[in-house]
Amino acid sequence: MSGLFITLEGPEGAGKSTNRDYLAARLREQGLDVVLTREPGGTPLAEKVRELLLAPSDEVMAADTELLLVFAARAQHLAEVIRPALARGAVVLCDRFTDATYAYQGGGRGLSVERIAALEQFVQGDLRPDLTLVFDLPVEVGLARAAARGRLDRFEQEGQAFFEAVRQAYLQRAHGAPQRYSLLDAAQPLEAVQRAIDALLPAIVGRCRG
Ligand code: Z5A
Repeated sequence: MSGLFITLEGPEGAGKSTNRDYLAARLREQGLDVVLTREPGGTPLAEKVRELLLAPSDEVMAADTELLLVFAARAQHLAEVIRPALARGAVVLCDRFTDATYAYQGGGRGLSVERIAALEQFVQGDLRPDLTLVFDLPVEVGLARAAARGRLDRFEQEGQAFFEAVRQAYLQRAHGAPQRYSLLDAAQPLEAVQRAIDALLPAIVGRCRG
């Protein structure tokens, strides 16, 4: 038996966590076994790596260090949570995954796609998400939502150009493989975003039962 691996992606404040919980509730109503998780993180060890990645620090983290930490956390998360859940037939809803690495370390930090792809293959083998929801919105809207929450993490302290590059990297990936990605307009009111998610439900449930 193998489950369904769904990831939620997009810039800060796009509504990934809010809509991950919404989608989980809709899928559970259908009687499906749903595992909610996030990256970086998802296990005690990976959450410690998350703290290292997000904590503002006077020491500038080298881009390669950031990349390796992201994949180190991912290796643990895959081993402890994602692969076992998929093996028992669950739906895994993961708030960010490797598309975030292509967007932040690739688009934002300027690391090469080839280097990221090599680590992706090393850590994940052939495992890729079955479906990725990309919540897209203008950078300034997302940053305003993030700022409203208070203290900014290490990524949120980056400037507009960094986040524009992140957004463009997500859009490029979504347009490059429309069979795997669903692009959602996250600048709409939450109810409208959730109606768009509702429209995807029959296909998702069908894939779980198929
Ligand atoms: N990172 C990386 O660099 N490389 C990697 O490989 C991975 C991650 C996996 C942590 O991620 C950081 O890790 C991230 C990239 C890096 N950078 N940052 N920053 P995170 O997912 O934990 O952090 P985040 O993107 O900042 O999460 P977030 O700000 O919580 O965003 P969100 O989950 O997309 O949004 P939300 O919490 O659901 O909603 C934010 C607020 O907006 C909240 O008050 C909602 O009620 C509100 N909201 C949501 N939707 C709407 C709509 N439609 N209208 C109005 N208001 C809304």
